[in-house]
Amino acid sequence: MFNRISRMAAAVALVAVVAGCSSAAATPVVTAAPVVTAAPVVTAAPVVTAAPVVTPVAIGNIVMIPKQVNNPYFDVAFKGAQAAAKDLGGSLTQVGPSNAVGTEQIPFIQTATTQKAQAIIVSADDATAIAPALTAAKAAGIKVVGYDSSSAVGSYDVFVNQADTAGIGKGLVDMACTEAPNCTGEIAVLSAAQTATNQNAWIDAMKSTLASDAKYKNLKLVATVYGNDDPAVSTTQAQALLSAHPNLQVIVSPTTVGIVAAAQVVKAQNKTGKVFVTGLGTPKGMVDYVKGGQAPVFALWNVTDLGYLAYAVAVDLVNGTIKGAEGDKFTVKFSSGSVDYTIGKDGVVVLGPPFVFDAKNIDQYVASFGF
Ligand code: RAM
Repeated sequence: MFNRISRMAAAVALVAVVAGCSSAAATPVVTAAPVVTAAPVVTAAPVVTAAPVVTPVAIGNIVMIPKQVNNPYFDVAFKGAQAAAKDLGGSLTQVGPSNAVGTEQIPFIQTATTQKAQAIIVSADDATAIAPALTAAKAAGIKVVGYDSSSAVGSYDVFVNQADTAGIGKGLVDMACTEAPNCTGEIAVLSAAQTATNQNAWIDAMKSTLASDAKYKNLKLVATVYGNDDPAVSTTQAQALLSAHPNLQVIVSPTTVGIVAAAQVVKAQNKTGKVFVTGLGTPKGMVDYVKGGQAPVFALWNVTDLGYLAYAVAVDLVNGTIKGAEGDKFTVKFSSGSVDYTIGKDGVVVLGPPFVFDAKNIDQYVASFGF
C-alpha cells in the first residue's frame, strides 16, 4: 500500500536517522602538546577578494504545456503553478493541445522557443516525439522542466515526478487486491494515451509487482486498453472491457479521466458490487463513486503542490541556484510548510508519497484539496 507518511513525519524520521549517525565517542588519546616556537609576526595586507556580484535574474515569461488543456487534472496543476508565480514572481501562461497527442504539443513548444520564454514546463504525452523540440528550446537557453509525465532523458533540465514510479505501480496492484474478493480474479487496465510515459511506467511497475509477489498470484491481468484521457473514448473502452471480459473483477485506471468513466460505466450497467474500479483520480471527481460502492479505494497526490513545485524548480533553474544536476538541493515553501528536495538520477525530483482515499477520509480530502 502507498506510504501515507506525512512530510512532517518524514522530516522527523530523517532527523532521527541523522542523529543516530553519531557513534559513541572513543576516549581521546592525549599526547603531550608539542613545544611550539612562536612564528614571526608577518604583517601583510590582507588579500581581499571582491564578493561576486549576484544579480538576481528577473523572472519573465514561463510557459506551461500540459498533455492537454481540457483535462481538469492539468487545470489544478496550473492553479498550483499560478500560486507559485504569485509568490516567486514571473508571468505564467498555459497553452497546449485539446487532445492528448504528443505531436500536437510540438508547435506550442516551438512557439514558446521563438518567443524566448525563460522556461517551459511540460507534461509529455509522447516522450520521444517532443524531445527534439525541447532540445532545441534548451539550446536556445530556455530552461525545460518536465512535470507529471516525462519527456526523454536529456530533453529536460529537471523532471518533477509526482511520486515514486515503482511505488505507484505497487499501490495500484494493492488496491486491486483489496477490491477483488479474496484478491482473486481478472483485472484490466484502462489507461490514457498509448504513448504516455507516466501511465506506461506505472503499468510496467504493476506487471512487475504482479509477477514478483506470491500475494497477487490469483490476480490475472487480462487486458490493457487506452481511453486517451478523453471521456467519450474512455467510456467506450470501459464498456468494451465489460463485454469482452464477463468475469472481470477490477478495472484499474491510472488516469483521472479514465477512472471516472469506468466508475460511471459500472454504475450505469448495474455492475456495482460485481465489478470494482480503482486507480488514480481526484477526490472531487470520485467522491460519489467511493460512497456508491463502485470505487471503494483509489489514490492521487496533491496536484496543486505538483504545479507549485514545477514552477519553483523553473525559477531556481532560471536564477541559476540549481543546474538540474544529481545532488542539487533546494527548498520550496508550500502554503503547508517548507520542504527540502534533492535532485536524483536523470534530473528527477519526486514531490512525495501519494494519498489513498476511501469512504473514511474522502470528505476530508474533497475539502482540503479542493479538486
Ligand atoms: C490524467 C493524466 C495525467 C496523470 C493523471 C493521474 O489526468 O493522464 O498524466 O498523471 O491522470
